[in-house]
Amino acid sequence: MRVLSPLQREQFEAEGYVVVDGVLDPVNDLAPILADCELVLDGISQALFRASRIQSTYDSLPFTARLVRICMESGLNLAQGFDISLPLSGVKLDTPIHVSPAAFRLLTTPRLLDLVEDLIGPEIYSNPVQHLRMKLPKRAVATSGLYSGLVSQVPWHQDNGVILPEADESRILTVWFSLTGSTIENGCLQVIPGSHRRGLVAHCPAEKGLTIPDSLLPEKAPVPLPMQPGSVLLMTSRTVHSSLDNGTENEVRISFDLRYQPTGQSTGRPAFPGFVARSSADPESVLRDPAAWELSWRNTRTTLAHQNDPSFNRWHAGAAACA
Ligand SMILES: O=C(O)CCC(=O)C(=O)O
Ligand SMILES: [Fe+2]
Repeated sequence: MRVLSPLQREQFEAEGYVVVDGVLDPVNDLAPILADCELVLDGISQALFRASRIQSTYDSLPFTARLVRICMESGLNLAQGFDISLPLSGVKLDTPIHVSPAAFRLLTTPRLLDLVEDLIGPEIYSNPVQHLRMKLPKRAVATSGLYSGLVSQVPWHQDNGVILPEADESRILTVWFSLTGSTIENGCLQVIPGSHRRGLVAHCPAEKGLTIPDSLLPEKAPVPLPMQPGSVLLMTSRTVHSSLDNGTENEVRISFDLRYQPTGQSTGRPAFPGFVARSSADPESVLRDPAAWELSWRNTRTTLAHQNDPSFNRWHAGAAACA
């Protein structure tokens, strides 16, 4: 099915990204996730209150102000409770994950898959690199724990750089959208147009995770991408991008970033579960049951809790590019 206009397709191919407006419906697609997040926060606040980490559950505050307040008072970033994916290390039997039926419906919503199909074809696999990010105001990010890209500014990288080399030839498409709207003030994404055409460049382990060293950044100026709720950003896995700081007082930039690829290609995170989201060749293979999806992540969590951390990284601090 053709969903992108010829101009949008041309931009995706020439610049490595395109923003498509009006793809998702704020009421039907996005509001159920926000309702889920309220429940997650209820659970977190009650647990922290019982543990005397906060003085109140702050039920009467609006969601974002409540989250900021609870993060600041508890000194915790709390992001993992809202995220879909497990963390890359230190998985425990009770590591929280957010694998609700509403999240599954959003991952498989036909309007999103139509868009994906237009770029990668009708055999669509949901890659397990999928996040719900609660990007907090900078003032509210606890610095005592480890850096977390779920709540903070994200440094320059290519998504290809943060998966294993076995997926270098997979056609993985990044699909990013915000539930709340993203702005320059609250930390929208920025991309370097055309950067995907140079191929994969070296990434170096740094305080904020894997990042492209300044010397290897393309000279072309970055383009910030403020987006409305319902708009969707599509990026290639080689497009160089980062996100800005959230400099607001109380806004949380809530966003999803998902990945889809042709079925049968490597995902680059073999320890995590994916699923067939659409198929015309083998409709029986499509996963339609949210409970089965939830179980796939829960089983993965159990497996990982009992073993050493799998490796998800190919880059080493000592490499010449990182000196
Ligand atoms: O949402 C962010 O701040 C960063 C997201 C990102 O790097 C991605 O979607 O690939
Ligand atoms: Fe990324």
